Amino acid sequence: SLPAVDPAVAATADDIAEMEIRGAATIADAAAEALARQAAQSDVDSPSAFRQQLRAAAKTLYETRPTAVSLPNALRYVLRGMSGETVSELRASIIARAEEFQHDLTQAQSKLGEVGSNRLRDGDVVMTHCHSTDALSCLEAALEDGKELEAIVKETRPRKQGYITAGRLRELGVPVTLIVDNAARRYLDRADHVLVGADSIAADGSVINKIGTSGLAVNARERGVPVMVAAQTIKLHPDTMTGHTVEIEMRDELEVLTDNERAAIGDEQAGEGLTVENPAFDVTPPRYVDAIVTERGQFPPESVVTLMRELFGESTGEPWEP
Ligand code: RUB
Repeated sequence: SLPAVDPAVAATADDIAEMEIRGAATIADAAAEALARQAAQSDVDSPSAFRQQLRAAAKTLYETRPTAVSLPNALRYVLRGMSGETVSELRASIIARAEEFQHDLTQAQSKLGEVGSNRLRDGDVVMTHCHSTDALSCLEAALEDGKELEAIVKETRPRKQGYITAGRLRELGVPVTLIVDNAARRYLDRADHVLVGADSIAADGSVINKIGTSGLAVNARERGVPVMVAAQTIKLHPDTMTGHTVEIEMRDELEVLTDNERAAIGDEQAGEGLTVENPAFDVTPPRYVDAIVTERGQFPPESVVTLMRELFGESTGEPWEP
């Protein structure tokens, strides 16, 4: 059995599960931070107990949400940097590796932003879905280059992360038109780009992102609006190279239908004949994606597997396995 994890790690895990901490890059950053915290706080005296405790912490963080591969990629990256003979050496190696990870994450996001901004022209109107820090990085870089942009922001039911995007874009001085998800196709007439983030990218170039992304991409193709996916390479899902599929998280039905709303439609209790399903993500096939923008440049979705092989090689298995 694995030793108990630090309360701060358990708190981070709860925050991820409850979406107080959300979005693939932010989750990865918090997970690395939590492992550093575990290392710093650990009071075990044997190197093997220390290693076990770090693995237990990684497992606790891993079991929160299944879809964003940035989480296991972050855990694996930090744990693989664990080295040394003594507890204090092991501790120092984890803390340094987590810091390096967090630093690289920030760097990758700003580099990716510069690449993505090259696709945007002065005066462009960009339609967004959900809230993605990678996608926003592209808009920020374009604004820094002096381009003027407008945004059409989809609300993004059920959790309305579009509000976060709208708020951030207003801070940046971008005029925002907020629409309900159902209005997206109508407003594609006015959009020059669809810009979204990703939770995972599969080896065939499929993009796994917030539920509704695939419908948006199909509509955008039909309207001739290019779809750009902003995803740093930590979003590449190495297990998909060996045939695994990406698990789509199913969330609580209360996010969709409150108890009062359920009662109002005459169904007193869950499980009484009315089923609510709440998938958090969907899969957009590569043919509906024009470009995947990473810190290594932009890629057509079909060629992303080359990058995946180069960066992840043989890394499969659970993140805490050596
Ligand atoms: C968030 C979501 C975002 C990606 C990318 O879903 O789908 O588009 O995670 O975000 P949720 P980022 O709100 O359910 O976590 O670019 O910040 O990594």
